[in-house]
Amino acid sequence: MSPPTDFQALTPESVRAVLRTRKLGQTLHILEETPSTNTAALALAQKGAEDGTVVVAERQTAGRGRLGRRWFSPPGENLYCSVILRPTPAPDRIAEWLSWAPLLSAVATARAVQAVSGLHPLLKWPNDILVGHRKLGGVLCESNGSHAHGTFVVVGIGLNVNTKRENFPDDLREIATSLAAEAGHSFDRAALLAALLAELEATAESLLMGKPTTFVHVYTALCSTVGRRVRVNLAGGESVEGWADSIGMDGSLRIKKDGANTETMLEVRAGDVIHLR
Ligand code: BT5
Repeated sequence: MSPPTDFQALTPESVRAVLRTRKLGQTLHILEETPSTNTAALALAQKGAEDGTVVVAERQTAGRGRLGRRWFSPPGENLYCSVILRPTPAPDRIAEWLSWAPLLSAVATARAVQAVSGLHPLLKWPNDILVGHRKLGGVLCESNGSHAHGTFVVVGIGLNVNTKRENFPDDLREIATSLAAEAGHSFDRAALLAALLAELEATAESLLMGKPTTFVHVYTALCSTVGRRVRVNLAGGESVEGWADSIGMDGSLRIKKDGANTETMLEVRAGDVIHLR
């Protein structure tokens, strides 16, 4: 697949001209092609890359989602971006930081999209960015198991920017969308990347300074899952149906299972949610 004809390459110069962050993206790697920007960023982080280092690619040959799923990553049209964060919360707040980072990164992505396009994306728990019922983007956070260089997290964000509806593969055409498909015109990826990094930088700061009650409030305000009937496919293969009641203090999705006592909530920490009508 070759880049579109109205293709404008992402360059360090085009991004720097609009980048307003203190840290995120000040070290910026723009790759023509890579299997996965998350894989590239994890390798850089293992070698000691500094907090805020960003890897962007024009194309991914093995872009991935959660649970080994694929991320459709054609050349020159979209954003495939991974940010290395080296959080320094108090030791008793690391678990809280790690559980909220993916959710708040999705909030940051939705805010950046809104700032640049005027669209109002909402979030499907945990970290799908939706316009209407279609998926505009997704977040994949991966962190190091070992702590030889301290804790680091790679926040990987895929955002469909200029892919035309007809150019999505058959299995995604009905469930995916792009900014261009929604707005009817193409978008400048450098401006969108700069907005995304600015929102992520603010998010990284609030993750360190803020409290779970605030995170719940901020996330719930953009979450279209809460208040809906859902089916949740749980990690072990089991699936449950019920009402998505609320977001827990640890970012879990609290479900009132069909037929369960009104007081009993199932707290889901990992799983795939299907919005039911
Ligand atoms: C996600 O996974 O939504 C996280 C995607 C993160 C991708 C970024 S790109 C930069 C960085 N480098 C990487 O290698 N990854 C990150 P998940 O919730 O598992 O959703 C995956 C599912 O979304 C797939 O099974 C498809 O159904 C659908 N999908 C795949 N590509 C898509 C696309 N481009 N747009 C919308 N939906 C897509």
